[in-house]
Amino acid sequence: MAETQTGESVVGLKDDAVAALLVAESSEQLEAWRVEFLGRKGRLTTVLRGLGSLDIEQRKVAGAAANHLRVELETLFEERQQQAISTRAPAGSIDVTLPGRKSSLGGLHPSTQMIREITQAFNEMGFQTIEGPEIELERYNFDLLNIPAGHPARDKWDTIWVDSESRGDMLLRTHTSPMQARVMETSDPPVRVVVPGKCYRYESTDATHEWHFNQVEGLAVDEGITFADLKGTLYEFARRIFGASRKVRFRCDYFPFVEPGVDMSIDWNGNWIEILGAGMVHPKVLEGVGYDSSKYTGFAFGMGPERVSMLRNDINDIRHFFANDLRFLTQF
Ligand code: FA5
Repeated sequence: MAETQTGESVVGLKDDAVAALLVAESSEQLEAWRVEFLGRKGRLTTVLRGLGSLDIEQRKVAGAAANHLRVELETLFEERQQQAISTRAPAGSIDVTLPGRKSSLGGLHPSTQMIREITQAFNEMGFQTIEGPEIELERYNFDLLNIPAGHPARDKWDTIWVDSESRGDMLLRTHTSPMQARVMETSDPPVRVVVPGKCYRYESTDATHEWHFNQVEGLAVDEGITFADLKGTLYEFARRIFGASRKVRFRCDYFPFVEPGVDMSIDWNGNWIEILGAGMVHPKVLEGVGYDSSKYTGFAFGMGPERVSMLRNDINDIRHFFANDLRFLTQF
């Protein structure tokens, strides 16, 4: 094989150049390769310069081989350069000198956290957690709760109706109370359940009202259940969530599906904030689902977990819960 005065063969040079090019990745390494093999003082140029000392026949052969190698190496170099650019991240997009950062993990929504805490408190008192449909029938949301069409109490729950072509009696539930009837329809006493879930009302919002919010319903039905059981259970709930020293107030309230009815408020810096409505299940509701109201009695309650969370965490506006602002959400 043609060998120049420098003693370097064109074939040996090619092998070295190709092997070195394959491991060159960064732009600095590629440039160093170019200088070493194709540069003005590079190895190939040196070979070409050395051709002058050969005799004419040798010069012809070695010159052709060296020129051929130059073209070959230039092509390989360009290809390798393109390859490196396409696999490399855009300039400036990654600073490899930066220290690693922890990837941020998602978390449970504050409402979900509160719902879990509330349902757990009741689970420990023997209540089972179940869930129900958010799109509800008028029959369960109103009729079976002793709120027939035309009853003024319907005005209390401004309803978002579902525009259905097949039937006009579907709505977004205004409270979780429809699950009272659904549970009793499908199971015999004793019943002890809590039902968390979303509710919707067609009403304007303010610091303590959202148009969609959560409730946790509670229902206990058995022989011999009294109002004392209702109060004892709710006091115990308040003790677990707010601590023993927090002031609690019961007042008379009206809900067509309980008799008597109450609401429960919690002290918040000298103000009373209502967190739930409750009462003894109305005999008409028990009869409506086929229970014998002379044998069974029960109590029910419905509370707003966002309100409970506001009281617990000193949150001054319920609208923060659904504004999707991470500055708020990540504080929990
Ligand atoms: C009811 O919804 C009844 N179903 C509660 C009930 C159940 C009474 C069982 C008797 C027996 P009320 O509309 O007051 O009642 O709502 C109950 C709780 O839900 C309120 O105390 C409050 O904590 C929460 N709540 C009601 N409306 C809103 C609202 N717009 N935004 C946020 N929370 C609300």
